[in-house]
Amino acid sequence: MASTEGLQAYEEENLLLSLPKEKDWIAQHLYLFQDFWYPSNFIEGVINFQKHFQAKDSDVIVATVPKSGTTWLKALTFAILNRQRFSSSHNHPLLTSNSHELVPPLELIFHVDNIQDKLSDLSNITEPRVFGTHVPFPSLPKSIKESNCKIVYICRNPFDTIVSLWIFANKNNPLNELTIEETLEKYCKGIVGFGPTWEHMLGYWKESIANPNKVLFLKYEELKEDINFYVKRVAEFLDCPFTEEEESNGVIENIINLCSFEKMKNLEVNKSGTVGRKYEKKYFFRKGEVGDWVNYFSPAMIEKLSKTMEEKLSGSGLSFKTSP
Ligand code: PAP
Repeated sequence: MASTEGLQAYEEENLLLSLPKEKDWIAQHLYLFQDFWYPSNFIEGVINFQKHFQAKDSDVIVATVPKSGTTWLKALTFAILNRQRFSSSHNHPLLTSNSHELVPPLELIFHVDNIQDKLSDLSNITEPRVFGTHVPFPSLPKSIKESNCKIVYICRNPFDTIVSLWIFANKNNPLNELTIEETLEKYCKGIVGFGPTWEHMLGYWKESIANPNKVLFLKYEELKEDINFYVKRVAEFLDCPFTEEEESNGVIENIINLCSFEKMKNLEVNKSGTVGRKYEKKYFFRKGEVGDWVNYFSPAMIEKLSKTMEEKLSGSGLSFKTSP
């Protein structure tokens, strides 16, 4: 009789074989699973995460659209939640670890053979545990939806997201043959890692409206415009608002500076090495600006994306700033 692990591997392989598949420009392939496209290097982790993760009420999940501010929001959330444990700015973990290491993505955590060992490791993490994910809301494990854990979500205007994604893909895969126009075509059809991005954003958007204590919906552009306000907002949402004393002692400014683009980009820890075995840390820090897309988009591309956004987002109340 097959072992449990063997049976599981067999079932997963058969599931993968049955899923629609497309070529991807970062991972080898994208698989269509539960209406979203998952990179081949994540799909097994996504399935395991969905099946096995047990959320605790105190957990915080940083959920994001790829290339929309994940690295930044993970750093901010970690720093906000742990400000009493690591009050000194000289020995803060963010100075010696990349934020993806401190707030690991659940779909990578679960990309393992021995799930039981992983589950016991996870149950021993100091609370509140903070995890990342790119998994869309409808596909999150039941325990996340049903527990009291909180979700902080960020997305970004699709113009800048596409540019960031395309450049990241070129750097990580010099053999990438897709032009930015072709990348845009695929993006508009929804064929992009963890896409369709519209559905990703709308899933969390609707949940944040229906359940504002569960999901905090943020946009990259808004954080760039008024980071002080949003650091306070995240802290309030996570039930750990800043005290007046903290405010007057400059705790908020310290967190903002520690997590700023310039500070993080210039740390030794973020200049070399990889995260998730595959992605160079330095490529997570490029320009960190709103509106860089104007240097890459032709008039035809602007028209294509504007029309698609109008079609997909109209009536939802969700819109984006595309310039600083
Ligand atoms: P991921 O989803 O693969 O983890 P993510 O961090 O969401 O990537 O996106 C990277 C973008 O965030 C880059 O944008 P750009 O290509 O337009 O420059 C990166 O520069 C930007 N970024 C990274 N860290 C910060 C930060 N601390 N503050 C502001 N933007 C940042």
